[in-house]
Amino acid sequence: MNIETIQQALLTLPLGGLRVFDSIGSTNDEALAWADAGCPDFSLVIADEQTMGRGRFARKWITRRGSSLAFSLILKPLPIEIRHLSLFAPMAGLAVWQALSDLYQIQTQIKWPNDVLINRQKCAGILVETAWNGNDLNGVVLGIGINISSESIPPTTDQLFPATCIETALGYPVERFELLASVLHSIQYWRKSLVQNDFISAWQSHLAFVGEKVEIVQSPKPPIIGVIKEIDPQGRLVITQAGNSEIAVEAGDVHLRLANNLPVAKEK
Ligand code: BT5
Repeated sequence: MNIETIQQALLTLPLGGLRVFDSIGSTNDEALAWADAGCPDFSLVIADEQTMGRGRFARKWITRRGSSLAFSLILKPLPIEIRHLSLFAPMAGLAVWQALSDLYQIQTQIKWPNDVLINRQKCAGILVETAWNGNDLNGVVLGIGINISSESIPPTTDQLFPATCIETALGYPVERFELLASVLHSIQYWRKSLVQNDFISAWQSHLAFVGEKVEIVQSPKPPIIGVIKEIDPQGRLVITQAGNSEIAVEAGDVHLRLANNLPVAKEK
């Protein structure tokens, strides 16, 4: 990966710092260590290949050389932002949705809480992690993986949910660092409206599977089965259960799957 090319693409962004790797275990691990060591706000770690890329619940995220965007942005939240940490993952999802819409006019949906889908197939995954020092927050790491070319799509045996990539959807090659710059600009934008109504309404209007039956798995608690209604003002997913009762579910240690369309691979 050529650092000058990346710097050139990100020229208009107020990056606190930049670390570029041809190959790394996980950009999130590097970013968490950098946050602990005291990096500035809006510092970026990016790698061409990840050998130990991580998803949520210690699942693996596959990043093959030259095929994807895999990066981790470190934010040092202001006190007011710390109260809304649960919105950082959807903020990253909104930023990916916005960038894909602005650059390529692709319609994407956000699978609550934060996967980005094209035609009900996953093209991007987000892993938000925090670096704490006692009660002090050293930083929030937004880890984002976006599948660009068809080589980025993992084998079906490694897909918990059907996967796709940007170039398959578009039918032409894209300049991945232009997309990176656009996602980072969108993060700047949505960060400013983290607590405002247009954040929730944009999220709501691009929410996947509204009106469809889903299962929210929140082990060790029993799963919740019901129909997706909406996102509430606190960013919780409102599910209508049997008997028309409603329940609001917090993002966190939960994941969502379609109740009538179980994952293609067995969960690990
Ligand atoms: C995610 O987890 O989707 C979060 C992925 C975050 C990746 C970024 S890349 C930069 C940064 N550094 C890291 O180490 N991670 C972040 P989850 O919702 O748990 O989905 C994981 C599941 O997605 C896996 O179990 C696979 O089934 C599937 N998967 C793995 N690689 C994939 C890919 N490239 N495209 C689509 N699905 C994939």
